[in-house]
Amino acid sequence: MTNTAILNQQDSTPVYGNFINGEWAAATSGGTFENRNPARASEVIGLFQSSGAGDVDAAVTAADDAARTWGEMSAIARANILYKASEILASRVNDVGRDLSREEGKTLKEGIGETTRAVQILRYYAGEAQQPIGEHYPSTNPMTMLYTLREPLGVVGIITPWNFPIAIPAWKIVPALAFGNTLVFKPATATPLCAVHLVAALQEAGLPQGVLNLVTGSAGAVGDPLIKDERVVAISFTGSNEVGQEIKRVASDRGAKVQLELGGKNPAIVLADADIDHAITQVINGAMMSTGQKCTATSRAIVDRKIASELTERLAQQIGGLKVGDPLTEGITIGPLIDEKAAERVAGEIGRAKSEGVALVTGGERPEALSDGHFVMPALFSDVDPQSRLGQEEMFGPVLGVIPVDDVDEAIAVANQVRYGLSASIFTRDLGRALQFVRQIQAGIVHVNSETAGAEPHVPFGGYKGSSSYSREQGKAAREFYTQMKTVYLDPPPSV
Ligand code: UN1
Repeated sequence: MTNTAILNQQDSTPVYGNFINGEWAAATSGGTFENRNPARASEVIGLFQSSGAGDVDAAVTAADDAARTWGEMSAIARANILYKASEILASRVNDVGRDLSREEGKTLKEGIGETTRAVQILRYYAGEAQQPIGEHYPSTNPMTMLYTLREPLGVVGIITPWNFPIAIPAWKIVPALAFGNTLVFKPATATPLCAVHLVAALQEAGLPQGVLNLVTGSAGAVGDPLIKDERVVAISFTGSNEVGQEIKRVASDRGAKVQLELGGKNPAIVLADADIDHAITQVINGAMMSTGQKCTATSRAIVDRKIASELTERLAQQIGGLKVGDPLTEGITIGPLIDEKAAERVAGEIGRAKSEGVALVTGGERPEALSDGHFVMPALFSDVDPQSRLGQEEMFGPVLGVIPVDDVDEAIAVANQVRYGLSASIFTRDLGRALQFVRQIQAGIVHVNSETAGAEPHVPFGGYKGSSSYSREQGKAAREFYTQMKTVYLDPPPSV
C-alpha cells in the first residue's frame, strides 16, 4: 500500500487518513478511533479518522466536482484504470488477506479468498465497462436514428458492512466507477483497513482526484450527513434491516435512488435421498464459515424427519470438532465474532433459546481459554420450532437449528415462512423435487446440492422479500442501478 495512506504513527500504531479529493488527510475533528483485532482485543491494528459532517461535505464536494470529467471520460479509459487496480491488488493478495483476517476475524484462507474475489470483481468490471451501453430501435420515421444510452447517475454514497470488508466495497464501488459515477465511501468502523487497501489500489492505478473519496467514522457522524446530502443522488447499502429501512426512508424521501442488501434466515433443506456426507459438509460450511457472519449463512437445516436424528448426531459430531481460535493460526477453522457486543448478543440468543427449552446439542459457550477475543463455540440446536425466535430471527453468528419436517412440501413451506428471502439450498438426488424447490422457494439465490453462501461476481446477487430492495448487485445487474437511461431521437436536418 502507498505509505501516504498512513499519516503518522502513535506509539508505533499507524494512523490512517481519509482520502478526499486525491489526498490522504486527517478529519477536521482531529479525533481518531481504534481498530482492534477481534481475536486478540489487546492488539490495536490502526487508528482511523473520526470524521464528521464537515469531512462528508468536503468529500461530496470533491466527488461532485469530479463527476462531469469522469462521467464523460471514455469507458475504455475507465476500464484501463480498473484493470490496473486489479493487478495492483492481485500483487498484494496475501498481505491484504492477512490484514482482512486480523481486522475481521475470518480465517486467513477466507481472508485471502475474499481479497481474490475483489481482484476478480475489478477484472470483471474492467471488461463489463466495454460492453454495449444501449440499444438501437426502429422508428416510425425511417430517417430517425432511435437509440438508448446508459449514463452515470452522478455522486453515489456507498455504505458497507464489516463482514465482507473488501468484497462488498469492491462489488459496489467498482461497477459504480466503471459506469462513470463518482463516490463517497463510508466503510464499517470495525474494518476500515480493508477499505484503505482497496482505495489505495485504485489511487495507485491512476484514478483522478475526487472520483473516489473515503470517509471513516460512525454511522451517526458520517452515514447520516451522507444520506441526507442532496448532491448524493444514489445510495447503496449492505447491512441490517433496521438501518437499511431508515436509510431508504431518509434517502428516498429526498428522491435519491436506493439499493439495499439486508439480512437472511437462509434454509438448507436436506431430503432423505440426499448424499448425506456431502449435505453435512455443505450445511456446516454454510452455517459456520466466517463464524456464521454472512447474510447468506445457513441458519436453518430443514430435514426430512426420517433422517433428522442421524443427521443431527453427525452434524453435532463435526461441529463439535471444529477448531476455534486465532484465525491466523494454521488449522483453525472458526475465528471470533466481530466484537464483544456481537459475542454477547449471540451467546445471549443461545442462552435464551436454551431457557425456552430448545435442545442445545453442542457448543454455545464462551471459551475461557480465548477470553481476550470475542469467541462463541459453534452451536447446534435440534427440534427447533420454525415459528420460534431461533427459527425466525437472523442470528449472525455460529448458530444452526435443525427443523424436522415430513416431506418436501412442508420443507418448502417452512423455508418460506420467514420475512427474509436471500439464499436457500436443497440437498437431494431427485430432479423433480429439486425443480419444485427452485420454482417455489422465495429466495434470490437458490442452490441445489451446494451451500447457501457464496457469490460469483459475474451473476446477479440479491434477495426476495425483506432481504433486499428488489434491485440486484454484481454482474450485468449492477448497470441497472448505477446508470440511468437516455432515449435519443436523432433526425437529420430537413434538407438532407
Ligand atoms: C457470500 O456469501 O459470499 O453481507 C457473500 C453478506 C452478503 C454477501 C455474501 N451481502 O454476507
